[in-house]
Amino acid sequence: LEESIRNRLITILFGTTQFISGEEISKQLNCSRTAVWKHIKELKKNGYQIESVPKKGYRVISRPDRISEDEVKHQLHTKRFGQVVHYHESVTSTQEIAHRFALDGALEGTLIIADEQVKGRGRLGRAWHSPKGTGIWMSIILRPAIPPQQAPQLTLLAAVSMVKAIIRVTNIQPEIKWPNDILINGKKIVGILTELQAEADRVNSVIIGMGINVNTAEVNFPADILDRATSLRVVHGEALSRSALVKALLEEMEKLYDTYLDEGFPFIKVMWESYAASLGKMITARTLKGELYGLAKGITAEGSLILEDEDGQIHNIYSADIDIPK
Ligand code: BT5
Repeated sequence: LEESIRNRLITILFGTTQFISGEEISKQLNCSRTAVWKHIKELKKNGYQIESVPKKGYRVISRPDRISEDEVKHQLHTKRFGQVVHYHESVTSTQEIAHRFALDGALEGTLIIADEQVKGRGRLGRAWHSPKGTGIWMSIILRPAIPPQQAPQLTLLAAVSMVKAIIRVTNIQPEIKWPNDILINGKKIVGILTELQAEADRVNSVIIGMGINVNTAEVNFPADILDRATSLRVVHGEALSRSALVKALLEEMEKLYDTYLDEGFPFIKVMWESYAASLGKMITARTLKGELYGLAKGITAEGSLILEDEDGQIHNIYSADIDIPK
């Protein structure tokens, strides 16, 4: 309830460039002027610049580029995704927190989001660089009634949603590299990590972690990933609102997810293939069992990668790192 008053307050303040009196606000929100004043104080603490002049009232000067609960939920058009938000300034890893919430019975669509991760993780124990204030580090809890083998499809679903959200916000069309990278100009802009809580034949929850380099400056990437990583700001030329991107992502993802639950994977597969960087190219797939070189032909109805090697033999690849030659 407190949250929704604050969100309505944000809407009122942003609805005008003029001063608006405390009395007017308190009428619109149906609360006391002291309550208004307290909420304003809270917003200021959260980085909003709000001017207050006696007898005139309040006026917003700027809103921060924050991804806190208020910002994410303000004018978010979803039913479940992001309707519960746990925001933290700094965490070890949002995945770690999401696992705990999932075990405790968190609702589907619960979002864990942080301004900084100090132990962000990639696949296979790799690290994910998650510096403060520039990116989006988030995990979302899903509870699909699917067998565990199908969970990788959700990685592909998340990737398609991400591409759609990036197009919506920047007009730039990124490419997907199987299974979990989003690239622009061949450099990684988003990484996706899908983790499961499952029994042998049933999924309890799927936790989808996404790391998005939004406003990172090139100089701020560590030397070892600099040649492989980029940010939306670098390619777009100007800083973007992180919360706008999170909202776009949550909206796109909920839509696709609902269709997925109704109709299954086929239409996601089609969209995924239309955004895929590797298809029709010779690639190297590094799997735990060794390397394979061949033509990336597509993905199966289950979401695994189809590779035809130089002897014409077809391989289904369930998990690997892919190199696409430039
Ligand atoms: C991934 O792993 O790409 C999955 C990354 C998932 C991160 C999100 S952030 C929110 C949630 N909480 C977490 O703790 N994790 C998830 P993988 O395909 O294994 O790629 C990891 C590799 O990408 C590293 O070994 C680096 O080479 C590179 N890398 C690390 N940080 C990067 C960054 N910020 N941008 C681009 N590349 C990066």
